[in-house]
Amino acid sequence: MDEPAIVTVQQHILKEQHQHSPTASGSFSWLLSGITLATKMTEARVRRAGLLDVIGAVGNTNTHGEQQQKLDVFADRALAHCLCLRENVAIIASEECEDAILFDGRAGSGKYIVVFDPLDGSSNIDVNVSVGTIFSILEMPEDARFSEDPTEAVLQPGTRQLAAGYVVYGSSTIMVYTTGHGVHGFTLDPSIGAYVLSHENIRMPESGNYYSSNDAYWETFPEPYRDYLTFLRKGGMGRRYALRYIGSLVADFHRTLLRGGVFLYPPTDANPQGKLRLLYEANPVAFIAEQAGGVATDGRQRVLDVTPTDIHQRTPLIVGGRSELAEFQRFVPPGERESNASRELLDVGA
Ligand code: P6P
Repeated sequence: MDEPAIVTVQQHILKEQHQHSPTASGSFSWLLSGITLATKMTEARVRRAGLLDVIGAVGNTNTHGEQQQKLDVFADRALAHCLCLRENVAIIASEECEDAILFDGRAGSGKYIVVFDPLDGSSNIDVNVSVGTIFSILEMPEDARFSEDPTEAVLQPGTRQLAAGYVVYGSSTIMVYTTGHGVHGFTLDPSIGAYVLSHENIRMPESGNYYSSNDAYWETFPEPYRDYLTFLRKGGMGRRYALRYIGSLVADFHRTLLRGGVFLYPPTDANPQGKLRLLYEANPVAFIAEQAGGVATDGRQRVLDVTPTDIHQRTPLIVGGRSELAEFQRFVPPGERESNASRELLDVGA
């Protein structure tokens, strides 16, 4: 009996590179292998969290004053270690560190920048809820190669991403990534320690049955957002939507990617600019969503068009199927800063 061919993520990225950039040197695949290795190290810890006394806060707080869970620190160090060993990586920036890091001697030689949230949703670790790693890969700009301050090289709009992806440590461990040629998912096979192709060319459904938002903040959502959600709840799209909210962006987005619907983290009183981070949460998610046929906005414009001014800046995020987002933009029209791309993406009338 012919066994289906096993395609690992490394094989897949090499095939993609040869297909889309025949002169590729394979250095991107080498970079990606650093990320996959770090996530396997993290996955091993996540799976044994209750046994390895890694549960609970490490007693420190990160740059945002958030309790650092032991696994946050481990995941951050695993990525920094594995990426430092990839000589084509010049700069990394992590949710866990205030500043971007320029690896010694890489200013003129390193070609890539990797921005990441090493363990998103980590507050859920102690209660065994899915958590994840999110990453975004940018190219080192020519004019920043010799800059002493690596921050400016990192502050690029999401449209400049070369690749983006996430790993969700859930009932299984799945890596989803895009290099701008579709979205592909790989399930970690513990028996061989490899991410194996399991979801080729993922397409986000045009519409779904779920909306995903933390309704505890209902009173502080801007009114147009409340009107939109009420519209969904009352069957305005021709069917009633159910609420699904895990409180872990990677898990909530992964469901939205596969099942459709809409995820929203609107502006709130506590977070008027939104809670999610633009560079290492919203941008990678938005790149993947668009590559899968979905849409991602910050409530005023396409997320990928925003030019960041701070590594850790926050943004509202509304991401989902084309029909949910087209309806959203009727309740919350793009702002005066709207990009034409927003209109094109949604075929929103003039
Ligand atoms: P709230 C996790 O802390 C996180 O950064 C995202 O993973 C998640 O979507 C969001 O915050 C949840 O925030 O305010 O609903 O607990």
